[in-house]
Amino acid sequence: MPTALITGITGQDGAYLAKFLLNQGYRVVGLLRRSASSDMMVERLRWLGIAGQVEMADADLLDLSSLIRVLQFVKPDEVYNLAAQSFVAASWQQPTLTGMVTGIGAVNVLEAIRIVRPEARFYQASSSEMFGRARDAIQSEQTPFYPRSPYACAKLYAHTMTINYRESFGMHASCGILFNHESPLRGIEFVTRKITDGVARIRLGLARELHLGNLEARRDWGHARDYVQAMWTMLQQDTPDDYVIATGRSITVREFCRIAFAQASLEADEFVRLSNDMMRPAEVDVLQGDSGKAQRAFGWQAQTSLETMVAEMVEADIVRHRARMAA
Ligand code: NDP
Ligand code: GDR
Repeated sequence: MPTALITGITGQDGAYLAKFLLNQGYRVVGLLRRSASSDMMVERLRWLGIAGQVEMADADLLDLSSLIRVLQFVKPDEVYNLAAQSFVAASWQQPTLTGMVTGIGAVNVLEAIRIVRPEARFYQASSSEMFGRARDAIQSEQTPFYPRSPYACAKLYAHTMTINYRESFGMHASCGILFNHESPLRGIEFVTRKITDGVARIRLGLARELHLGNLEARRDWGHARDYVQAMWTMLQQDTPDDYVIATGRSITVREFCRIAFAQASLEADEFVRLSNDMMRPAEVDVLQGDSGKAQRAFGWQAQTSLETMVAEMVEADIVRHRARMAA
């Protein structure tokens, strides 16, 4: 039975990846950083019904020795580095922490693997945010990077260090340059989940309006369930490499609102209000990915349409709020 170690297992992607790997017959170990509310942290694994099937190991990405100990103990065949301070907006408030966790943290994982378990295969969660003010209308592995936030700068450092470890030490290290991907398990601070949660509240009479920032930003939104499969498939390739993972379709936040409100038979324009508080010091205006390389190399293609995903998210948020109201 192969063993996978997932950093960031308590996040959206960690939960979906754990479920996917368990279904593939893996032993799955997740990294858990100590917290006074550790019990709450496995909520997403519980939602997917897999909390009891995942082993947990205590470590923090900022503490190299804790990572070394976990690798010695777990002896993973594959390591997925999904842990990060992943909220772009917060990265201007906490630029140093973001640099430490999202940038240096990835190098700590690479170092621990190099020292303890160099034969393990490594996945780095790189991001389309690295394209930033993109030089190409549609971004591929050839598009130059132009990061626009402390988060994107940190991710770019982790990305290039992963490539450097691959070239310097011959490690099987790959980067997935993933475009935005969402689900009912998306953090509530990200715009898609904020919108579907807002739709649910308004539908159930718990709120009257929804405050958002830049409605004209365009993103290429896919479903996290499809994207974690791409992570695993990358590590099954004989040769490590970097791949863009995206749907190829890009819409505005405004259009996303229209689709989500329509799911609940509501008109977005009646409820959405603009708030300057949500505007960012520097914005990424448009992202649209070309995942042709992944399709040619291992046949990956997004399976879930945006409309199906939005319907799933709105429905899940309505069910959540109904359950709270009944409690
Ligand atoms: P989440 O924000 O949902 O999860 C982040 C995870 O990182 C959590 O498990 C969190 O743990 C963990 N973490 C944060 N700091 C530390 C630390 N110091 N030590 C150990 N663990 C830590 O992110 P997603 O699941 O959405 O994304 C997964 C990865 O993919 C991230 O690296 C993100 O930047 C990247 N990415 C995401 C995309 C997306 O659209 N979702 C697109 C491209 C890249 P805790 O629960 O303790 O806070
Ligand atoms: P992003 O996701 O920054 O693309 O990073 P987010 O959902 O936060 O923002 C997307 C776009 O929506 C605009 N926006 C708002 N955003 C939020 N959060 N809240 C609002 O009220 C709001 N109104 C408008 C933003 O300005 C932005 O243009 C996500 C994260 O998962 C990263 O970790 C990941 O690397 C990238 O996706 C790819």
